[in-house]
Amino acid sequence: PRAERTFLAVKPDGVQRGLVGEIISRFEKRGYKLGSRQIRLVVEPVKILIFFLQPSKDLLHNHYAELSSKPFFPGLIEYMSSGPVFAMVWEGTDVVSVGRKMLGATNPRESPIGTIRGDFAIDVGRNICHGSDSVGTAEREIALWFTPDEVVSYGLAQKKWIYE
Ligand code: DAT
Ligand code: MG
Repeated sequence: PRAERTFLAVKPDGVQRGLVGEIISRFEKRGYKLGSRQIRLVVEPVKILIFFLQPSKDLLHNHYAELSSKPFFPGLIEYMSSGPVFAMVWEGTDVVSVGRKMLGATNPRESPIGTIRGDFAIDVGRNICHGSDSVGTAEREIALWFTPDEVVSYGLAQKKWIYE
């Protein structure tokens, strides 16, 4: 088991559908620690201030660089830049792989009931949330979406009740 970090984002459809709280809540209840604050690039009207940004197409091209040759890439960039996303860093033991399991499969219709995508989404192009797929990818994505001072370091009071 490794203490590590992952990058999670509630995509524009998840934000519009009011699923930000639900997704944060699942990671909180699992025992993971939220490690980011984010107050840049807030869209108007400003309702939620923290963690909230409308990503530029440049940022998204970089974020999804490995998919740039896929036929769905232009649609993916349009969708991801169509509204604000809720970007987060989460920390804890094996949070990258466990986080992927909590999200479910890329295609929501193949995603088990009980996962975030399996419970709340239908189409692959509207799968409501992003989670890094490896520790290396996570560090790359965190560095892409956040400056170092936007990632907060603090101790979780309940840690000894979650970890042995
Ligand atoms: P994941 O988001 O599960 O890591 P990915 O990195 O392979 O999946 O792809 C990134 C996003 O691109 C995915 O969340 C939704 C979109 N996508 C992937 N495959 C697709 C497809 N076959 N058709 C349409 N969109 C797709
Ligand atoms: Mg991916």
